Formats: sequence, structure tokens, C-alpha cells
Amino acid sequence: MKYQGVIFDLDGVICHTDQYHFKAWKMLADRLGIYFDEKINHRLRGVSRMESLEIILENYDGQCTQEEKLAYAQEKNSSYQKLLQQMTPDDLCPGVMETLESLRGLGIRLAIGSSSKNAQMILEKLGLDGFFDTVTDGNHITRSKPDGEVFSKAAAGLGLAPESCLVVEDAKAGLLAAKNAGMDSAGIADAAASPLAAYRLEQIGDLLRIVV
Ligand code: B16
Ligand code: MG
Repeated sequence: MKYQGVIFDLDGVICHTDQYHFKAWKMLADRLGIYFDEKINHRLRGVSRMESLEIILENYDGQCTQEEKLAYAQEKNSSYQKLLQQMTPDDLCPGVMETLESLRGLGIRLAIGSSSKNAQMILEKLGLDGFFDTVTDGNHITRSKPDGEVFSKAAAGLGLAPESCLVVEDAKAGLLAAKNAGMDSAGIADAAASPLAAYRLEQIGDLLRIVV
């Protein structure tokens, strides 16, 4: 087997929560009179909540204190968590469940490596609570993607060396994080065309021929 473990990013790989992130940030931005659109939202993929807020505030004319920033991030997260309540196992990306089951059948260890502090809630809504051998998320790290910490911790949780793990990512920040953690990565969606990715996934099931 070429890899003994596969570490999956969550948002954009296992499911799509970007629409909910967008709606929740848009509500905050509109309230504060800040211009925000889908293009700016795209820059938020894979980066932490506070870093996302800083990107949004690039279009803010006023000044804000650290206390106000924390309150804004909290406001966005409350809206986001309300939107997440509508998620069900039907929100899994196509082919994900079959691919996870097949990889497990091959003896591959499976992890989540996500920047999100809401990863546990999302996994529960998707019916994947307790499914992964280990879950490393935004609550377990001090440095967000593109730092490699989230994937290094996930590999440690699997009990595997970095070179035995393959990372699956949809965002540039995540591909860089895999590189910084010393791991190969497979890019899906927008990340598929990136030269940072060792493999290009047209669909998630392509992983089955990569890992063997
Ligand atoms: P939260 P991933 C990331 O998840 C999202 O892609 C990114 O847009 C979001 O800002 C980040 O989680 C933090 O999310 O506010 O829920 O802690 O792609 O690393 O699974
Ligand atoms: Mg992602």
C-alpha cells in the first residue's frame, strides 16, 4: 500500500458548508455596511474564523478593537451554527461514503484535518460522528492552515509518519499545509489543478487507485 492513512479536509471535501459560511458572513457584513461577495468568500476557504474576519474587514472603513472583532466572529458563528442545523447525511459530497468504506476495507486509517471549530457538529449532522479513527480540528491547533499543524496532529492521532499519509484538500491553504507537514496531497475541485497537489482528483473515488 502506498499510503497507510488518508487525512480528509472537511469543508469542500466531505461536504459543502461554504454556502452557509457565505450566508453567515454576508449577514454580518451587511449589518456593518461592508462590501462582501462570492469572490471574497472564496479567499476564506480553509482559513480560520479570525483570519476570515480580517479578510472581510479589509473593506471596512472604520477601526475596530480586538473585543469588537471577537464579538463579530461570535455573531457570525451563531448565524453559521443555526444554518448548519439543516444539514443531514444527504449533504455528504457524492461518492464520499462509498469511498470511505472502501478505503477502510483496504485497511487504510482515516482522519479529519479541518480548520473548523464546528467540525464535530458537522460530522454529527452528516452521521459520521465516531466514524474516523481520529479528528483534528480548529479546537486542537494553535496555528491554522497553511501551517502544517492540523495535519501533523492528525497523523500523530493515526500513529503514522507523515510520509505514510495522504491529505485530500479543496483549498490552496490546505495544500500548503500538507506540504508544510511533509505530506503528499490530492487536490479536488478548485485545488485539483494546483501544482502543489501530487494527485488530481476528478472525483473522490479516484483515491482508491492512488493509495494502492
Ligand atoms: P469555523 P476546512 C474551514 O474548514 C473552512 O474551509 C473555512 O472557510 C472556515 O473559515 C474555517 O474552516 C473555520 O471554520 O468558523 O467553523 O471554525 O476546509 O479546514 O474543513
Ligand atoms: Mg476545505
